[in-house]
Amino acid sequence: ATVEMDEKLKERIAKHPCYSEDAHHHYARMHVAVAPACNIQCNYCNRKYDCANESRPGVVSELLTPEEAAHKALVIAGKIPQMTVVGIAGPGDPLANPEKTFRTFELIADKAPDIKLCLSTNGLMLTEHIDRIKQLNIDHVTITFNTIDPEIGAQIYSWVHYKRKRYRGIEGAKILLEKQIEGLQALREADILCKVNSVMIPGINDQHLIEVNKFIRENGAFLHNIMPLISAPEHGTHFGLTGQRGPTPKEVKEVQDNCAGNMKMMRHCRQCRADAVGLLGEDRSQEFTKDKFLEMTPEYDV
Ligand code: CLF
Ligand code: SF4
Repeated sequence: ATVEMDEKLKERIAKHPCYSEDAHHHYARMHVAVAPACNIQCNYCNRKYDCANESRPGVVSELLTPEEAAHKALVIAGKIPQMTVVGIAGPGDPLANPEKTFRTFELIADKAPDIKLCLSTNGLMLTEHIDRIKQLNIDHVTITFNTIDPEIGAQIYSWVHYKRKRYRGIEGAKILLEKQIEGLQALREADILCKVNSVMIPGINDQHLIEVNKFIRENGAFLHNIMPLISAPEHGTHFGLTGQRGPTPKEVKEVQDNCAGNMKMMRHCRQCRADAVGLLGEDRSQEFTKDKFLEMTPEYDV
């Protein structure tokens, strides 16, 4: 039975370039940027740019409506045969924009049911939307866990907006953490593959990420992606302005290695833009800007 399970699992990740290191040489993903709002404030985030939890700070993606996004996805799926996954990862938090996010997925699933749907979130609203996620067969969900300690959380998040109230400091960090843990468990119960992203911030959560790794592994996460903080004063982030540096590649590798005995670590992440197109190492987003893709006819065969 175990072998059969493994085979099934292999099949589920075989064409996802982020979940399978092998797949990333052969299969492409695209992001559609339909989700501008966010419900928390990470200190490393400047809202002028893409969400830094699953994309690239300092980049401004072109915002689309769900209809435009679906059109774009179908155009690109027709033009790039290796395209297997459509993800929503910003420019804000997809689940702070649930109508836009789910409408986009619905439109794509309706016309191209073989495209895998992928979602990345800070986790605050995950349990609220778990039924919709199951219904749409979204098999890949990323949660960003930067810490499992609210005191560290208070240094990373300046506020959390939950049920019409804004919570600051440790109070906000506690709510976010509780919701993230519930979300992780809900994914496990629903048998949805969960990747965890952690932004590594030297001096704040770098050594602590080993505990984060242990915790998420025990709670059923499939893959852990430890990414370096990209911090530059010109991004105007709080961390950038206070001189917080990002880790060196060597420091990232060390923490990844310290976690690696325990579970699968993602080491091929490219910190994509919220409108990325192509193989992980290439960026074809400029071939498919709005002025261009709106002129193209979807060639996708249903
Ligand atoms: Fe996109 Fe993320 Fe899905 Fe991949 S990206 S939503 S899981 S389809 Fe991939 Fe890009 Fe790294 Fe993300 S390389 S930033 S891990
Ligand atoms: Fe910025 Fe993403 Fe954090 Fe929201 S979750 S504040 S968009 S980095």
